[in-house]
Formats: sequence, structure tokens, C-alpha cells
Amino acid sequence: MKTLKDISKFLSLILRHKPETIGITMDPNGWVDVDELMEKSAAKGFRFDFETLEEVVFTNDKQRFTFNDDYSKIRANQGHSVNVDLEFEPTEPVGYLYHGTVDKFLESIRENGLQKRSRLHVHLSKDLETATKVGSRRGKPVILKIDAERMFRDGYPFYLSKNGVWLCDEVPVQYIEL
Ligand code: HQG
Repeated sequence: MKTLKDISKFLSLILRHKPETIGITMDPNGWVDVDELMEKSAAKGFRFDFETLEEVVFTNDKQRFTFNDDYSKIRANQGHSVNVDLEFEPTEPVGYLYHGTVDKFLESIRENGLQKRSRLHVHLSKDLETATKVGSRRGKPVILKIDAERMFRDGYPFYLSKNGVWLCDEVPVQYIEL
């Protein structure tokens, strides 16, 4: 029996990184057809019905996914590695944002700033608690404080995803308090 978390992880894989795993295609804005998603997932042995999918979307701890207005399509709100346009509006951050990472990356971050690596954006959090959780995925968390307001004033765009994650293209070293 698949748990809601199993399904959420599976959806993250399909809707952010590897839709080809089940032979589905995203549109340019990252949407996939809900019926096709259920059919093609089932064909690969990963079965869930629409009610369960709804439950995953609405109870998800990080609100990772969104349905369109008539629930015929679904997409991930952020975190993609495949190139899609999520139609983010540039948004002005106020004050500081935080990034949770781990010690082993610090030397490279000191040298190169924060880079997006395999994802479409650098991910930042508005509070320390969330950044701590993000860093903890990899070990003992190290929290970087980012002067986002100054960065924005200097011309770097920021975006706020539907689920409250702050995104930018890079964070140059001079805006990071280590
Ligand atoms: C690090 C999860 C060396 C960066 C989370 C991070 C988040 C560098 C890793 C979301 C570097 C990239 C994203 C540099 C950055 N040199 N290392 N110059 N610049 N890094 O997973 O921010 O649960 O792509 O510190 O909760 O960890 O999946 O990004 O450690 O919200 O929804 O390179 O993913 O959300 O790792 O996590 P990631 P992230 P979900």
C-alpha cells in the first residue's frame, strides 16, 4: 500500500525531474494531464486514484503541487530540474532570507556564492526554522543569512513560489553572511 508520502515523492520525481520515467510530457509551463498521469503511473505499477491524489496535494507538508482550475492538470510549485516556465512574478523580498546547507559545501560557496546546481533556481527560506530543515537533509545544518533586500536593490530578481519558497538565480558572495 502506497502512503501519501510515497506518492508525494513519486510526484516530485515525475513533476520536477523525470517525467520520462512514466513516458509523460509536461507542457512548457510544467503542467501534466491528471488522467494521463494516473494511467501512466499505474502502467508502471504505481497506482493511486484521484481522491488519493487530491489528498496528497491538499495535505502535503510543503504544498509542493497545484491543480489547475478544473483539476484536469497538475504541476509542482517549485524545485524543478527540467526547464519549465512556472510563470513566477518577480517579488521584492524584505530584509533577510536564509539558506540551509552543510559544512562540506562552505568552501565552494565562499568562492562561488550560492549556485543553482541541478535545479532551476537557488532556494531560500524566509525563516530560520525552514532553512534548518532544508540543511538537515544532508547532515548537520549550517544556516547562511542572505541580505536579500540589498541584493534586490542591486538588481537581482527574486521570485516567491506559490508554496512560499523564495527563488533567485544566484547569490553572489558579498550578500552572504557566513
Ligand atoms: C549547495 C527541498 C557548493 C546548496 C528543500 C545545497 C528545498 C553549493 C546544494 C529544496 C553551492 C543544492 C531545495 C556552491 C549551492 N558550492 N555547494 N557554490 N551553491 N550549493 O537540493 O536548497 O522537500 O538543489 O547549499 O527543502 O538544498 O524537495 O537545493 O546544499 O526547499 O520539496 O548545493 O528542495 O524541498 O541542493 O533544496 P538542492 P536545496 P523538497
